[in-house]
Amino acid sequence: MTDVTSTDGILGRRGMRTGIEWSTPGAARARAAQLVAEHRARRQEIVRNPHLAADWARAAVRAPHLLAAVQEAIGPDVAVENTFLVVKWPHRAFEIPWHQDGIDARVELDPDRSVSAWLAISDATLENGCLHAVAGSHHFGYLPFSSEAEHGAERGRADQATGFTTVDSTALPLPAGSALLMDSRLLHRSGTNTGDGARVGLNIRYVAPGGIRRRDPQSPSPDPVTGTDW
Ligand SMILES: O=C(O)CCC(=O)C(=O)O
Repeated sequence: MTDVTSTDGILGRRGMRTGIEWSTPGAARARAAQLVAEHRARRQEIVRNPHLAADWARAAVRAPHLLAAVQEAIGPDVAVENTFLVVKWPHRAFEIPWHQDGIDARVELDPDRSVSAWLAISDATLENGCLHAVAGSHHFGYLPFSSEAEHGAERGRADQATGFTTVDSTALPLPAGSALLMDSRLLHRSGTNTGDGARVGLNIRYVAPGGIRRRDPQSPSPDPVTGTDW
């Protein structure tokens, strides 16, 4: 690991790492097309824990370069705490508010023993709703949050972080097949897809042993990827 001090957390001063290849661009785009065809009729926006049900997602969470980057960040023994497939349909309002992946009403993760990944399955662009993140915001620590019901989002699917003032954010367009790793405390959001094609991404929360501080008991058990001590 480079550029990491103990106060910076597992991914360094910016709290994120980009440019990790999880698939070839062509295979990722073909997967996106298949997922769009599968979910188009119901305009489904969120599929929970596809890594437990679909071979492609089971393989994606184990993609070699991605897994190596995760292990570099949190150590050799890795399990998947949860995954979300997010489809943003063109011109359909769907904003995901500022949030931190390591804390919400369902779960709290130890930021030294967890990391979150976002995988571009289709190309993610400024127009179609790529992620925006606040570099270095993991230094804020975990922030208070309000639940989706409280802040009135119809389909927000994230508990909005509160207690911070306006921040400079960075847009993170990613080509299909590329992934981003984020410190569990990193503030990020995404906007509505104003483009003409669907934007498809997979969010993954990875944990090392002992990485889960609190968790809704109804959540499925963490899914071991490497190691035997689970
Ligand atoms: O896919 C998106 O636009 C955002 C997903 C996200 O931030 C999350 O699931 O935590």
